[in-house]
Amino acid sequence: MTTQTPSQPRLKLYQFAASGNSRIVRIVLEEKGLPFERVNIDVTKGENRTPEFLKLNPRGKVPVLVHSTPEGDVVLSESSVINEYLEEVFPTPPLMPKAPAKRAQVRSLVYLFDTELSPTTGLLIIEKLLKKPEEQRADFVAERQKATREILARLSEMIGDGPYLAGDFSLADASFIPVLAVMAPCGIILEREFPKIARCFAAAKQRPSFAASAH
Ligand SMILES: N[C@@H](CCC(=O)N[C@@H](CS)C(=O)NCC(=O)O)C(=O)O
Repeated sequence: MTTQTPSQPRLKLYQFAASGNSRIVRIVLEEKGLPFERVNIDVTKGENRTPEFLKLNPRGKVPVLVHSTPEGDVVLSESSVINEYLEEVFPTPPLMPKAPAKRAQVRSLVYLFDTELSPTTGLLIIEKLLKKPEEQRADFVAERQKATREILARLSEMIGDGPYLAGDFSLADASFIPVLAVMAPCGIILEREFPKIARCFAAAKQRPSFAASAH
């Protein structure tokens, strides 16, 4: 979705199509039916290191969301921070539960993604999906697969009987979906190894936001 009218929210997403962290935000924008303008930042060409982009995010990472409001532009980075902001400003449909304990569960899942799965598995994804087979280091892949499996085992223990990671579809699912979507080519078969996670991911794949957020 790219068209905006004056009555609609003015949201600009600086993103890269192949970036999983950008997709985390695209999923929430799609779930909430929010029109947004995409600004493509090709990180493979260093477009995230230009002075203009570094002004938006000095860490040089996508995604960045700019929300133009009457009070001025709100500029945000970090997918989980952006998603919490979208949830607060555009609360319908809700992607956070109401009960404090369930909200804390969603945040604990997102924290596990941000602090453990994303940094560990990001390097596995780069090695397996972006490098030619002959350039991939077998030892590194095996070590990252092992570390990823340990985190997915903990994720399995943190989730209940579904249908999604924290019961209803939530910001937690948005954070995990892009990585779960590439586990098979990374050599981790969710259905066989982590059936509870596979079940939640299968449900998430049925939602229109899955296909709509792919690029
Ligand atoms: N924790 C950040 C991670 C952002 C991130 O690592 N983005 C990657 C793309 S998926 C990036 O911009 N990489 C470019 C670089 O580090 O030079 C988030 O969730 O938004």
